[in-house]
Amino acid sequence: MARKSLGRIEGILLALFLVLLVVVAVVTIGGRFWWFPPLASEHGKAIDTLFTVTLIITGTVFVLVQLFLAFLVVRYSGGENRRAAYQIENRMLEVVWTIVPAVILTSLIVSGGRLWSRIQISGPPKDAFEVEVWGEQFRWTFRYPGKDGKFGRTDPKLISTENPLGIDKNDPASKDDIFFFAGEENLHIPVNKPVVVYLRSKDVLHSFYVPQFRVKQDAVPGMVTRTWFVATKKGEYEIACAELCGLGHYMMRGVMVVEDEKDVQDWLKDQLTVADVLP
Ligand SMILES: [Cu+2]
Repeated sequence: MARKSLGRIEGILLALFLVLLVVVAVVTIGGRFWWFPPLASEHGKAIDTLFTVTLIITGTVFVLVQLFLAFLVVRYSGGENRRAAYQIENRMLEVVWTIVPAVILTSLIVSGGRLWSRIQISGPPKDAFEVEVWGEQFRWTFRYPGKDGKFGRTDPKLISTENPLGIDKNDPASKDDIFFFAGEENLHIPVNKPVVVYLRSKDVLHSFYVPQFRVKQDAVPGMVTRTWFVATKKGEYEIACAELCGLGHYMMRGVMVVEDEKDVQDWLKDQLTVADVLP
């Protein structure tokens, strides 16, 4: 008699826990206490929509499965005269629970892939504003191509304290390049204009992340990766590193200033070039 009631109590406790889990999940996530910061870019809306649709589908499945489990542990909790039953096979059930998730997940992957290719593979327009962002443990360095619109050659062998990016100052394209560390200056970019960010890393994986733009892209040592966006609201935005890159990861931050293109050009005119700092 004692064992029977114990199985029942365990079942009820587990069911209560599951119901509580569902309530906490729905209230905190559904109530958007931790949600994205307000949007400030053109592509962001499509990304948010994809995220929300994915969350609603997976969230609904989560809620239904947990509540069903809670029902089962109470309804079929152990008892003295109760024997476990099992089914060897239920083809209909297996077909349904294979096909339904396959269809849902495939359509999510296809719509995500199409969005990704629309943004990344089709790429930015030719006249986009270009800037390079370099990651290293533990700071960002920014480089602008200068008036000629061309980034000068770089070589890891040329890297030194004065020349942190290893810029070849003998390359004519380098002379007007502008570079500085995050913290020395802020990254200035134009509003309502496509901006391409070329990402490079000097050591480990880093990830360039501006939450308001829904932009996140890895910087990979040995290659140049690219992301692009159109900022739609002027202001100051925090650049974070979204890849745990070592002990000082937390302090890898920068500030991005979005302003009118004319203000960006005026600001660029005031900056020192490679010809000034690497004589
Ligand atoms: Cu980092």
